[in-house]
Amino acid sequence: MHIQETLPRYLGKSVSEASNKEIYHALLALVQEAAAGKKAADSKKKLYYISAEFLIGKLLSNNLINLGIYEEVKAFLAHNGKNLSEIEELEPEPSLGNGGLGRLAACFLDSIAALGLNGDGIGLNYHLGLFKQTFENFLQKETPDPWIEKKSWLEKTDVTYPVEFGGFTLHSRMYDIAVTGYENRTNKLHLFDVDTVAEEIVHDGITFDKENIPKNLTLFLYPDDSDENGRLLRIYQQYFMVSCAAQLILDECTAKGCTLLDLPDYAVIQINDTHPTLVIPELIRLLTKKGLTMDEAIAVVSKTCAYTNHTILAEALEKWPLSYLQKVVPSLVPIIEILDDKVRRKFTDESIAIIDRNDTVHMAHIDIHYGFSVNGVAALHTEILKKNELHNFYQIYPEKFKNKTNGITFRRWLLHCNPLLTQLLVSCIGTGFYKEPAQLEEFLRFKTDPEILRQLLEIKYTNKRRLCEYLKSTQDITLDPDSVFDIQIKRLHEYKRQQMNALYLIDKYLQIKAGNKPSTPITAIFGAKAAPAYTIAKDIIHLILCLQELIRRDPDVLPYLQIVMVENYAVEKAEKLIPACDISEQISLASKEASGTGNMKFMLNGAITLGTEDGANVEIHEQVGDENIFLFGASSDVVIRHYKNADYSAKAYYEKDKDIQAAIDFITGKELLSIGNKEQLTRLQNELLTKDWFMTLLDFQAYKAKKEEALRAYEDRTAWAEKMLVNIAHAGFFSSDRTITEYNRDIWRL
Ligand code: CJB
Repeated sequence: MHIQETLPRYLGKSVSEASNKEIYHALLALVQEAAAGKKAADSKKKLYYISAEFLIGKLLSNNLINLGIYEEVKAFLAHNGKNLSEIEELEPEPSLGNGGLGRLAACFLDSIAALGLNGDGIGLNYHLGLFKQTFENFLQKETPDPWIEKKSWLEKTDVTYPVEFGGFTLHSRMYDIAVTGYENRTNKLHLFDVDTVAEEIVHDGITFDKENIPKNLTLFLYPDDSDENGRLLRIYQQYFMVSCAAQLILDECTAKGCTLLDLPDYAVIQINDTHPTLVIPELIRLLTKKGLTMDEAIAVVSKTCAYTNHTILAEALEKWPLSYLQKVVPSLVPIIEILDDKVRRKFTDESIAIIDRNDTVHMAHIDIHYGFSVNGVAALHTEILKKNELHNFYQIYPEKFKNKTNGITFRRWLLHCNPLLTQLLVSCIGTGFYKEPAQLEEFLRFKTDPEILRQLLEIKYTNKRRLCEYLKSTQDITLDPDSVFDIQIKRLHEYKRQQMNALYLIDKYLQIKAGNKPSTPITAIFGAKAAPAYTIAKDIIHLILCLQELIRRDPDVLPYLQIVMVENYAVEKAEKLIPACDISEQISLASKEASGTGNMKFMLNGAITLGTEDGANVEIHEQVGDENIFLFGASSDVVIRHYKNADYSAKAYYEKDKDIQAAIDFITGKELLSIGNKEQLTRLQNELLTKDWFMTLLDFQAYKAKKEEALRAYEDRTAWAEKMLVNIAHAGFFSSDRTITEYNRDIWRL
């Protein structure tokens, strides 16, 4: 492509005369056309990745990289006095995801296309996204996130399907977003919507009439489900998504000559967590309508669907009262009853039933009985599924269980977000790692090269300074780039234990007050959204914001310790935070974080993990060895035993440990109460003392000791740079290209 000629043509004027917004729109159109040109011939068998979330992030730069024109465009713009980064800032980030599960789906789509595989994503087009987070009076406030502009990556299609709910029918509309593969084919992300959705019904933040389905169906991702109407709405959304998916899949397959009985030769469906589970009974329903017998339809669907489990947290494993399904999708109820009946005839074990004795439908159980594959997302997670959570299923279907350790796309999480590090790597080992991430190991040759180590430190420093500038311009916060950047960014959840980090910071604050100053100042950075109805999570945000303010006002402490909570944490923020990180906080209670993927992004960008032996941290440890990671805390075995024996008592830790006492008492001490709210702080303190379901106090001292060790290690800059280098060099395993190659080899067989 000759960008010098093409871009002005799309603009209708010269680049130097155009505004940044006009250039953004021209690039958008140009990329869409270039991407469409790369639509490869369809192979017979195709993957359909159905997911409630796709946390795709901004697309412009990544598409330019994948199409191989990033450098050319950047240089041409610069030549005309324009800056691609400034243009990128104008692009709204699609708000179609929530956390790791959604970001994983996005990385997977990128890798599927990059590897030249025929696979599309299917989800919903949420007009107002998850929600936008602001801080007011040190509290999280939620507002809608209307990310869809008139000109966007969404391409309206004329594909529409009827979806029949109990009592009414809605007609869907399909929108497509092009998924460009790195120097390869273009696939699609199909997002279904309804034309009747009305954003005007939202008022007072994110409140709306939950019963008006034609108007509210695709307003928000994960609408509040703390009441019955909210839960029903979730099922309306789920059924709408999968009914559209099932109709699209059958249409595409029959167009290619599929006779329905041979559906597994044409389609494989990956069910991303349980939100798309209803695709199983829906496909069975559609196939029987088209003439297959019930047994034939069940057999065909069971050979087409595969399920990924992303969590062992009980509250995240979806169960719906049969009565809800009866109301929302009465046509699926008889099918689900047949599926349950068949299981009950074969097995007597009540724990694996689909409909339990309380008439509750267990979604994961449908997936496991009527799918051909079940996978966990990290080695430890899969082992825990087999040994504990899904043990009874594993005994019946050992052949279905597989591990597929998560991965991340290096196009976004290295090439795009850290161009300086990418350049250094290319100068040392060439560009082979672009296509074969395992080649990053060649970087180990430079482990004792003082010049390369110096450059690594310099790049980190530059990235830290850039982050400082960004936070100054966005939140008016001044940070010290010479301090250690210690970062915890992820959804706010008690099991991820942001509260343990906060207790450490209280302890540090008290230490500094007592005259024990750290030799290098510390900057603790958080980014996290809490689910709007998750009270304790919001209390933890309140605590962190109050601590941030307390220290901001305290000239004795501020030179040594600073706390920042980044507002509205999202992919675009992660891309700026991760390259600037020194210490990566991965401190979940062992056994609870299925994998984590932020841990991989940090490692790839030269941050050192401070973490528990949980999820993919275990595999990061295996890659880098004891010397290049800081691990602490109770093992998953110990934790699981505590749960089984119900013998963990937070109170006991509080009573016997002076540091814990001081930190916990501080939450409702006069300093914080002069800033924050008594109600929230007291509730959180109480929770930690009387419940502490995720065992914060159990690991507190081990965490504190290990963090001090990491901070001491940071002082030896050369030794630290070596650790950085080893982490980067061993990150190749965590490329989502490797993960997708395994999915294809063991599950999809495209
Ligand atoms: N995960 O983001 C979510 N949402 C859920 O509802 C359940 C799990 C996360 O999925 C990631 C991708 O597999 C994992 O890395 C992470 O540990 C898990 O919490």
